[in-house]
Amino acid sequence: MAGAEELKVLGTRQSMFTVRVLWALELKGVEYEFVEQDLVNKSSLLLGLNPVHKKVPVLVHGGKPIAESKIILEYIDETWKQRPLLPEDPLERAYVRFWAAFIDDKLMEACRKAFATTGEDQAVAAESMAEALKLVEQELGGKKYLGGDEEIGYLDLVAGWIAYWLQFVEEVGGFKVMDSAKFPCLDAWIKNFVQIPSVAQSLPSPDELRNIFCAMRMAMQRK
Ligand SMILES: N[C@@H](CCC(=O)N[C@@H](CS)C(=O)NCC(=O)O)C(=O)O
Repeated sequence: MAGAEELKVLGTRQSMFTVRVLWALELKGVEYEFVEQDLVNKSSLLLGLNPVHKKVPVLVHGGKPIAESKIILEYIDETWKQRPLLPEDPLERAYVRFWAAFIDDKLMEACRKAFATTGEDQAVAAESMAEALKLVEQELGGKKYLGGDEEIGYLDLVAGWIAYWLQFVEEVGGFKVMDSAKFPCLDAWIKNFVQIPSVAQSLPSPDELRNIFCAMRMAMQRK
């Protein structure tokens, strides 16, 4: 009975990748132990459980580690069937995975570049981020959530960083792409998403995020 075995999440509460896993477990009503990690001095536990990427989150179920947040979300959805996160239809599942990869790869990469640069380089990265965000806006269209009108799903959890972390990345990075006038559907989605109790309860404080992003930006500028 896989579902009844001991369940741990190694992560940090400031990590957008960790929090999407906590959201999934929360929505499913699955109990777990949170094992906070120090990413500056990585524990031998983390390095042993995720020797390939050495990153959080790692889900440990019955002693077996699973790494990479989107893979963890799928594992959770397949293991605990209540409150499905992915659609049932294979074609719908494929579309949802396509957009999740787009958000984590194309959009997040442009955001990372905008955060790590200044001047002309930052303007170019911000423009490519705006183009990617426009496509997510179109995908969302008039729906309340990326997962549909009724409730949030896998894609909302993957896109969750746009709803909360992005504002602090922009503030500390000195750029602004998310604009309610340009992206009204996303703006409405953000407001709806962060109000959901299982989402709101795992959001880190603004000051924690400001401190982390300031430290990251200073470290980038020293390079
Ligand atoms: N693709 C990974 C990304 C995870 C990731 O970047 N985690 C960060 C924290 S937000 C981390 O562990 N960073 C430590 C490092 O890069 O050394 C996922 O989806 O889980």
